[in-house]
Amino acid sequence: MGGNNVDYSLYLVTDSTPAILGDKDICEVVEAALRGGVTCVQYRDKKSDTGLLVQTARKLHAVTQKYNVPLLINDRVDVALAVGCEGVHIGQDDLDVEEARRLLGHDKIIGVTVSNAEDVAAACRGGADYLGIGTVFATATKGNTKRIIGVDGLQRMLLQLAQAESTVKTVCIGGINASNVSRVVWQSTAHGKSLDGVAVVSAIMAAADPEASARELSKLVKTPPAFA
Ligand code: TZP
Ligand code: MG
Repeated sequence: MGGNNVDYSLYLVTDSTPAILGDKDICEVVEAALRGGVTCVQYRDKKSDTGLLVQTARKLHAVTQKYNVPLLINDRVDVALAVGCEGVHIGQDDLDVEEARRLLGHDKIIGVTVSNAEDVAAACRGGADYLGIGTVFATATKGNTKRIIGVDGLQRMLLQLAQAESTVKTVCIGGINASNVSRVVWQSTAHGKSLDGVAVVSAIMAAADPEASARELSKLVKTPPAFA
């Protein structure tokens, strides 16, 4: 499937709300993050109408293509198709992964949010390329996070995937920042299948210097901590 050769190690999820983006330009922030080492970008915008989503996604795609990094669209298969970007990220309340696959074909990337064993099994059966496992830690970025799974929950799902000998890729999301990323990656690697990456919103999108923040996170996700 489309997502197997993708580098998910530092996965940026955008946010267009004033609390996080402020009055900055989303394309400039994303480009700074790409210079800093972001390897995958998801355009997540719950507020804009379809016309603006397509317009912004096209601009973001022009930026991500310069860095040879995939652009995925949150929730909206139609927007991904209109823009011709690399795929989508869908949650449990969106289209089924099978339906998204029928619409997008096998060359596009489909990621699915999972927060328990049933979600994991269904997303894998449906042919997801990667799983976004979360919400790891409580976060102000996503107001309606029903399930905080903690590192324990993350480890349980990675163990489930290892036992099923799954080849699906994995990233974790929710409250990840420079002060906890090494611990999360290391603790996860020690149990079951290793994580392929970490996904962050505010640690980069709300940073005073998104390029420097991305560079720091990129270094941390690639370097085993001293105690490992
Ligand atoms: N899905 C689960 S938590 C989350 C999403 C989109 C938001 C994560 O934001 P942050 O700022 O990295 O905690
Ligand atoms: Mg969704």
